[in-house]
Amino acid sequence: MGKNRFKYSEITPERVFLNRRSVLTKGLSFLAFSGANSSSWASEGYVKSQWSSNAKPNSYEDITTYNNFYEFGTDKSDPSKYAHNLKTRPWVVEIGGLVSKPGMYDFDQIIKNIALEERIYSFRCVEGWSMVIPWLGFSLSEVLKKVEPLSAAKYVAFETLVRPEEMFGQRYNILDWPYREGLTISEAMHPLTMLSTGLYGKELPNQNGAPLRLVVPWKYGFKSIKSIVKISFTETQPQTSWNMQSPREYGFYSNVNPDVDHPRWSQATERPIGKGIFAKRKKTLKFNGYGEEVASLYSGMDLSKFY
Ligand SMILES: Nc1nc2c(c(=O)[nH]1)N[C@H]1C(S)=C(S)[C@@H](COP(=O)(O)O)O[C@H]1N2
Ligand SMILES: [Mo]
Repeated sequence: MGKNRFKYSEITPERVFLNRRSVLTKGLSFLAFSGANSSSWASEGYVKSQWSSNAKPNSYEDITTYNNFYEFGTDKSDPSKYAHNLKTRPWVVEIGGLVSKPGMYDFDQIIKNIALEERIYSFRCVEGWSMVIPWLGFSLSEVLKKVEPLSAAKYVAFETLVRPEEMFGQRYNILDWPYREGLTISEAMHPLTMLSTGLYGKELPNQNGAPLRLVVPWKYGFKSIKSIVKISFTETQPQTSWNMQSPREYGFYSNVNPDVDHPRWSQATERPIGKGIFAKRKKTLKFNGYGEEVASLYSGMDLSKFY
């Protein structure tokens, strides 16, 4: 898949960047004052990213009704039924730990002066299903660079908000809330690692992690934490929700790997969502097909030990 992905849009980034600024200024004041979703959000101002694949995306329907977001229940259909209860404005992200510019950053501040890109990524859940999703967003590194991590920072930790009044799943001890995830600093700085604010040219639906979620395409889906309110730079490996819940089944790295089975099932194949129950399973690719870009991050590591 490597080669196909490198297709720049004909539109120059500068031009789109300028367009987007005016779109965003309008868009953001709208968001700030009405709190509602704008269907025209970002619709004119993004480029096709060099990191995008040409795979055919799943339908908007599939992507927004078949979800994992345990804060809203454990059925795949629960998040689309209940996530509308989450208030996503105002949205403040606390950035702290080993960083020169810690602070409470408003969503608007975070995305200010960052050009929005569309990236079609394949997405592989640890449970064995997969989808193709046209995300809108940008490299996480754009934001991390702005806040200037200190050289002692070896990891980046993320947390989802805790608000049991709006997220009824948090009244149950399915996981130890908040949902937590983490990356090494080199994974976090890799240009494929994305902060997403939208999909299919629209603002991110709540069930997909509005207003800001991580997308790490070479790792199992649970690493892509939703509705982020805290980012911290740490020296030691942070705790992560699924690893805390079942360390034998879910490791810190969780790179997609057909050669390393989950203790209770094989990871060699996947079931593409949206093709019916008789759809042929596909072979799962190592690093979900992104090996050319990311394998070097793990050179010399035993990936069955660091799973
Ligand atoms: N906060 C939070 N983030 C989360 C989850 C969750 O339950 N809570 N589920 C994860 C899992 S298991 C997957 S597969 C993906 C699903 O993302 P999607 O619903 O946008 O496809 O979100 C991940 N991020
Ligand atoms: Mo998942």
